Parts: sequence; C-alpha cells; structure tokens
Amino acid sequence: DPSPESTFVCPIIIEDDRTGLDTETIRRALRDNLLYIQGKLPELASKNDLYMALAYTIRDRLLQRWLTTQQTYLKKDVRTVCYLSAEFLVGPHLANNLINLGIYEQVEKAVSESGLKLEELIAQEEEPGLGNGGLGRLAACYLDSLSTLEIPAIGYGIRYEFGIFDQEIHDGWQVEITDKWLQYGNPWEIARPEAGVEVKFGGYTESYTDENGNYRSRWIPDYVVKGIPYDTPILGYRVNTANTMRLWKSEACESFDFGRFNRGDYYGAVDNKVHSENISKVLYPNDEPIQGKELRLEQQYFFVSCSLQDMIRIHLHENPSLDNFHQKWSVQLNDTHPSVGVAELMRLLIDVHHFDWDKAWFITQNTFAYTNHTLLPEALEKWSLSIFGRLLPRLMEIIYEINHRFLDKIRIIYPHDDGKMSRLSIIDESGEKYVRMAHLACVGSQAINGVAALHTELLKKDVLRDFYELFPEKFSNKTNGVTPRRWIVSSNPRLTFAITEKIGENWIKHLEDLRGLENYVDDGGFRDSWRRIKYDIKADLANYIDKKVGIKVDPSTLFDVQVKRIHEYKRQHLNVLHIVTLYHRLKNNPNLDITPRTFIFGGKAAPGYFMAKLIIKLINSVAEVIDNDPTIGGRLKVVFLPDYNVTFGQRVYPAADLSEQISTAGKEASGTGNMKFSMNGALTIGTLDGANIEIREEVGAENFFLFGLTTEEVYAKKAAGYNPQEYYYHNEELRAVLDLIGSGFFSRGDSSLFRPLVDNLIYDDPYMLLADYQSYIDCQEGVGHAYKDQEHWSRLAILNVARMGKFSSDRSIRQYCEEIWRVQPVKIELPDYTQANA
Ligand code: Z16
Repeated sequence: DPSPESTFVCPIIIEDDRTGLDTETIRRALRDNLLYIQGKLPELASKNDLYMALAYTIRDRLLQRWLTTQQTYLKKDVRTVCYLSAEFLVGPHLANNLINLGIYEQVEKAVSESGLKLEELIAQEEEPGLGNGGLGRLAACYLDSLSTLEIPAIGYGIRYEFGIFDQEIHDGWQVEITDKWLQYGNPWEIARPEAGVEVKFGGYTESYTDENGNYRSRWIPDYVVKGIPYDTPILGYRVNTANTMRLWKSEACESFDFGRFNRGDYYGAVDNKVHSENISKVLYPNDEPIQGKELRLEQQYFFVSCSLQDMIRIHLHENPSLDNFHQKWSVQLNDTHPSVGVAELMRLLIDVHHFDWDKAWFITQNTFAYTNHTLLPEALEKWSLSIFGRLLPRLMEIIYEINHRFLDKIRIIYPHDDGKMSRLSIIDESGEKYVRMAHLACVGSQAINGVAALHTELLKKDVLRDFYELFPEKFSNKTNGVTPRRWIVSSNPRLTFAITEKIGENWIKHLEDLRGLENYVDDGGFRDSWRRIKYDIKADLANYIDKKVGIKVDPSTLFDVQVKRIHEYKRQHLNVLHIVTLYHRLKNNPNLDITPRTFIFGGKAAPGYFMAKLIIKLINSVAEVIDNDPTIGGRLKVVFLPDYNVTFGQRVYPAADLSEQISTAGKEASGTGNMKFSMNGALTIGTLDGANIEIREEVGAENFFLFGLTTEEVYAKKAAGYNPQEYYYHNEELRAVLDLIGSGFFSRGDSSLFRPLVDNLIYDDPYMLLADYQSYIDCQEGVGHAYKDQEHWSRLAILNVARMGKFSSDRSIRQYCEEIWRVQPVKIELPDYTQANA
C-alpha cells in the first residue's frame, strides 16, 4: 500500500529464520512461532497450535515475496487486473502454498519431530467458504493462474464473517449450521485498517453550483459505513509473484454517530454500529439471486465502492490525475453482482474528481468488462427502483442519465422500434420498475463474455441478443478452466507422481504437455500402476465414508459420482431415477448380472429451495432402503456425503471412476467440476451442455458417454408443447420407477412425501428428465459394460487425462489477458539466497 506520508525508504531485509527454506531453518522457525505466536510450550501444544505455528512459518516466507511483488508493481507503474467478485471460494491455503513454494518435502521433515504428520496439520485448516459454488471457485482458480502467470492482479471481494453454511443431514434432510471459519483466527490474512474507506448509503441528493458556476450533485447520506481491507497473499507456482486478495469487512464509522450519541441517542448509535457490521456478516447461500433483499444490494455496493476508491487512491499515488485510469486498470465484473461499479465509477469521477460526463463515461466504459455465468432467466439480477433509489439515490440518478443517453443513441439506430427500446433499456418498465443489472454491465463495459462456447452462442442468440446486435465486437467466449496446482498436484499426489515419472513436471505449468501420456496408453505396466493408484485412492475414500457416515463401500465397485450444488436443472433426480431403475431390475431378477456400483452424492441446497431439499431427502431415502436390502448384496450402494466443499472435492475427484454431468442441454453455463473429474482420470457421462461439449471434443467422442437431447431439440420440444405424461405412459420401466417413488416405498409408506417431486416430473418436468430418461439409462448400461473391461477402461481414463490440457485456468487467463485485459507479465526478482532449492 502506498502511504503518502512515508519518507522511510529502505530495502526489505528480513532475517533468515523468516525466509529460509531448508528443513533445519523451518524446524527452528516452527518452534519459534509456536512459542512466540501461539504462546505454547511444545509439550502442551495442541494440533491446532502446531497448525497455526506452521501457517505463520509459511506466511513469513510468503511475506517477502508479497511485499517485493507490491513494491515492484509500484515502481514499474504496471497495468493491473482487478477481479471484482462477491465470492472467492479459495479453499485451504497451507498445502497449496507449500506446493507453490516448492517446500513440501522440507516441511514434511521439519514437522516430523512434533510426532504429527504434515497431512494432519493440513487437515486442521478451516476452509474459507466464501462462495456458493462454481462462480466463487472459478474466481479462486483465476487468482492462482494470474499469480502463476506473473500478471499484476488484485482480487477484490467481501470478507464474510460467516461463509457458506456447513451442511448436516438429520433424518435425510439438510440442516444448515453457521460456518464459523474465523473462530480460531485466520493466519493467512493481514488487516490494513489504515487503508479503510468510507461508503455512503441512503439519504438524498441535492444540486448546487460550484465556485466555477458548474451544476453539480451532492449526496447527503443517511449513514456511512467503513470498509477495512483484509489482505491474503496469493502465491503463484514456483514464481516469486504473490498477488493480493483484498476482502472488505464492514465496520461502523467512529466519527459518524457522535452527533446522535451526544444528543443522548445511545441506542440509535449502537443500532448504526450493528447495521454497519451486518453488511459483511454473512454470504447469501443462493446460487441464484435473491430478488429484493436490500442487504444484498448493500453488500454489493459496499465492496464495489471500497474497491474502486482503493484503486483510485493507489492510482493517484503514482499518477497526477485519473485521466489515464483506464490505461492502468482493467476491472472484470464476475457476473452482475459488482455491476453497480459502472455507476459508482461515474459518481467518483464526476462528483468527487469533477470530470465532465463524456470524459468520465469514456474512462468507465474502457475500464470494465463483464462475464456472464448463467442462462437461466430467473437468475438475471434486477433491483426494484424503490429499493435501489432509497439505498443509493445518487447512483439511481446516474443510472437514469446513462440510460437516457444510451436510449437516445438507440432511437437513432432503430427509429420507431419501441420494442427494441424497451428490451434494451436498463430500466425494465413492463410492470413494477426495475434496474436490470446485466444491461448496466453490458452498456458500461468494453467486453462481454460467456464461459463456454455453447453458453456464449446462446447469450448472443438469446439472453443478450439485442446487445449482441448492437455491439457484436464486444462479445467473445472465454471457456472456463481450473488450476492443476490445486485440482491435480495438491489433491492427487499419487497421480501427480505417476505422471511426472513418465513425462517430467512441465505439465504442471503447461497442461497441454499431458499429451505426452498418450505414448503410454499401450504400456500394460503403466495401465497396471494407473489402476493400482486409482484403487488405493478409492480405498482411502471408502475409509473416509465409513468414518463419516458409517457405510461400508467396496473400492472395486464403479464409483459413480455427482457432486455440485443441488439444483433441478443439474438433475440429481435423474441420477436417482437410474439408481431406482437398477434396483427395480434387481428386485425383479435377483440374479441379473450388473456392474456393482457405488453412487456418491454431495452438494448443498439453497436453504429456501424446497425442491432441492426434497431431492436430498430422496437420495438419502433411496440410499437407506437399498443399502439395507439383503437381496442387493452390496451390488448397489448409495452414499450422500454431507457438507460438500473444496476440501471434500479434493478427496472425491481423484477417487471417481464416472463423473455425472447431466444437466438439461442449454442450462449449465459451463461447469468446472466436469474438468476436475476428467483431469483426475474419471470418464464423463454427460449431455451436450456447457463445457461438456468442449471436453468431449478434446478427449474424443469414443472416450465420453454421451446421452440426451441437444439444446436445439430441447427448444424444439418445448415449442411443440412438451408433455411428460407421454413418456410416463409409454415407458413401462420409467412408470414403474416413478410409481415406486410415489408409492411411499422409500419413505416408510408415506406416499405424500415425494409426491411434489413425482408430480412435478409427470405433469410439468421443466428440465425434461422424462424426455432424457431412456437415453440416460441406455448410456449407463454402456458405462457398466465398459467398466467390466478394466484394460479398456484404463485406456479411456489415461486418454482423458492426456487430453485435458485446454482446461487449465492458465489457458483461460492467457485469453483474458490477451483479448480483454491487455496486460503483460511482470517478473518479480528476489535475492538468490531466498530462492527455493537454491
Ligand atoms: C454460479 O456458481 C454460477 C452461475 C451463477 O449465475 C451463479 C453462481 Cl453462484 C456457475 C454456473 O452455474 C456454472 O455453469 C459455471 O461453470 C460457473 O458459474 C463458473 O462460470
């Protein structure tokens, strides 16, 4: 952080015990931190004390890289990417920092004297669950890649005190528990109260004439909240770059309520403090927007205003004015959650820095870029004018003005086309009036992108059609990717070793190099060891499952896995229909020869999403009946593992044989779990949806289990008047399965429990499970057959891994850097003596 008052200039000199990377130095530092930070004697230290001491030991080694990185950026006056995201689902830091620093083995040895294993200490870390799912995890993968590619970047977001809830299962139902991730302290963050900023809310605006005779607007807020940044270093893989994730915590402004306090309104003052602190209190646990919740809009505006003010402060430290702001900053809007930033930057430029409108608008439009993450119409964010205008009156005025000027241009391009005007308008005036956040983002950005090829095409054709027609040059695709550091190296060390033994370790930074594995598909010895590794990993997971839920599963069965948020469009219940079909067949024919399978589910439902919660109950109910049915004899097992999160993902992707990616075509924007599975040697059963299409293109149609309607077929069927009852009445097996569920067989005779779910499928079926049912069942039969030929299966699995190079987030980030952000890498140099393995 630039501190304008500082005249204290000196190079960063840090004593060796805080930088040294050899085993002996780390051992000494660990003892030291245990005593001087945790205040514990070694013999009284708990596992958590040791974890904390180790975390601080590693943080020390990051700090020097981090400070040097920031110092280099300032000195070179670099162009910086700011990734604005309401969610960062980063997962535990310790193991990844060890891997990226290249000191895993040294630390393993250094901790051995404590009598504990490094793995146990790693497991001690509470994961920061500051996201719901794909979108937040994508932001985390992108931070990893930005640092690894040595790109100057800041991730701006919210430091929620409570992240995504912990999930427990009681009697088959989801129960939400508060996520107290900060309760034992967070050694990875540093608070920077000196860099706090103020954010206004409520009140009114008034116009005035300034000393030069210009009309201006002034915002007299009702209350002001303070944002305090908490910084976490994000180290790249085997480079010195450590970028910053800067998350804002809301606090009361000390100064603001003195007036009230002095008037004797003690409760009013305390009220204000409570309200201020509430803003960053809790993550909304929905993966669709929560329409109309004022606190959510406060969260969005809070972190966006803090972040933009922060950029401006840094900018003015290095530059005489904001004229070149857009040349130094590229700000990515991760979905519409931060899109109020378009209006906020205008406000800051005009009201605070006295730019005229046109110049401010030029800078704003050239600063922002917008990523869309969904095609679901109900997921497009909008705010009623009454809430928006009350909370952010000045921004409301600015949005009106943006819209007014925008529509003036539209009117000339499309004269007399009122339909066009009302479809493009930032304000939805069809009923109650709303601000459409995607429209604001599109109008205020220089680039707009989707997250997979199909998704981008559908955006252009459908959701954002009018904007595409207006500015086609703004649109591009940036297919999602995931970081191989976390999703292969850190979570699957055995596979990492096997790959590296054959092709060296370059693939960790250049994932396309995995192609080299194709040379070994015909090597029987390699396939053998590949299978042994998979078996061992599955055996580990089996132990874990037994420990967590007390179900014994057999590692030699096919592990068929679906882990992701529970959503009707993701169709976990289609998976259940398959399970019940197999069960029904075995009941009718106990000697039927089927491939034994273990079905593993994981995922959270939004607390208010009734159908999703009922799907969880259904999975658990089916599991209970099947797992306890002696005629099944363990040939089918169903497990719902509670509390799916990053940590559990790292355990389950490596253990999967089959990855379920079965959303209705045209509904899943991309998916990223699909990539993590395939990179770890699972085969995919999937529809032509999201990035599945591109995965299939890469691995080859013969290495992918495809089923289901295409997007066009889905649209056509809908247009022709889809009637699920036709499938129900014409498919005997499907009918038997739905009737069995509806009969109360899985719910101790309670035939009403699953009625809403079954009726929804028979009479409405918005996600067309019944239309895809037979195709899915047939495809699964093919999977079962393929698995019986283990040599063949291993070939397919190896080829899947070998051909996943495209899905590294490094590739995605390179494309963003070249095609949207126009940013260059900046090398960070450290003195030689601190280099890993020097
Ligand atoms: C989210 O995780 C996604 C979209 C969205 O509108 C909101 C949330 Cl919280 C997901 C998409 O569903 C998924 O297909 C995609 O892979 C992911 O965002 C990252 O782009």
